[in-house]
Amino acid sequence: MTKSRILQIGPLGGTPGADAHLTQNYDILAYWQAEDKAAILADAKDVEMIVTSAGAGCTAAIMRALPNLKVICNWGVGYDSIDIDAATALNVKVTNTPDVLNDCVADEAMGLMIAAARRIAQGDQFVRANEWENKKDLPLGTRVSGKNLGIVGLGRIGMVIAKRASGFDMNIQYFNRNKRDDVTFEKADSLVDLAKWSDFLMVATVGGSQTKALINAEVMRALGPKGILINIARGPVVDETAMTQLLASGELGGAALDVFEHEPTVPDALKLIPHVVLMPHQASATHETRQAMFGLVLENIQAYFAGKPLLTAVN
Ligand code: 8YV
Repeated sequence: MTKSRILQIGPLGGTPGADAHLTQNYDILAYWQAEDKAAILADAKDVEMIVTSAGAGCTAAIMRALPNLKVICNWGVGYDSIDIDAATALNVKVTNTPDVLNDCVADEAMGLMIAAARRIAQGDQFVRANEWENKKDLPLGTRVSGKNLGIVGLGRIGMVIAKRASGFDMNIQYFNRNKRDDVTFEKADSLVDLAKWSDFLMVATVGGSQTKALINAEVMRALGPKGILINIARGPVVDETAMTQLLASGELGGAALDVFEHEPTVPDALKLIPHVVLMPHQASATHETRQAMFGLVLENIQAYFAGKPLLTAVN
């Protein structure tokens, strides 16, 4: 049986074995490995499917180069790196990997919050550097239990974070474009109001142009010198330059970040601030979740080639 052809934009290295599996079962045109991009696109004129990742994305130019393109299967829940308007205009369906990563992303979000508040990363460095043995003191941390948690973007992941935080007796408010009717948490009137009320501000919104620099200097000033910002969404949602300055000046209390504006580059100024926790975009990075994400990509691929409805189309 001839293998179905797929243009793959970037490697799915975040799931061990994923690329090998695709190559075994499909005729993969590896865009990222091709030296001559124009030639690989010319060769892909008959291709109906693109597979990509949230990191690699897909431009409108690539979509337009494939006249038979019908579907883009994205490894990742966030599809801000895919030109979704262009896809929709070209009648191309885009699928993502929702829900399967909610638990692990929420777990890491809680871990980051606690790590920043209780200086866990800092304490680890402190012990390794023999500062404990040398009778130095790690500065006191901040209590988490019972505090106010503001969630920016109470969506699928935000809801799981809220569930976890309820177990820590935290009070929860949120800010969304629209009020949710299925929750009893209060919706703040504005982001600044939410930040003022919050001890911890958790960013769990979608990325993309509509949320760019949503967390600006005014919001971070409202969170204040005792407040801690956690970002597990997308780097550009936070004004990184403003955040770095406010952290350095003490106008913002702390931050725990899984995502950055120009990944994998992290500003040196941020690396120098000891009470900031930095993670290299790992919120979904567990064996279980990464396999489940790839499983959902495969189910969408198989459904398309079997003429069945896509499982998780976003447009
Ligand atoms: C991945 C993510 O780590 O699902 C997403 O949108 O950001 C993460 O699960 C990311 O896709 C890695 O490129």
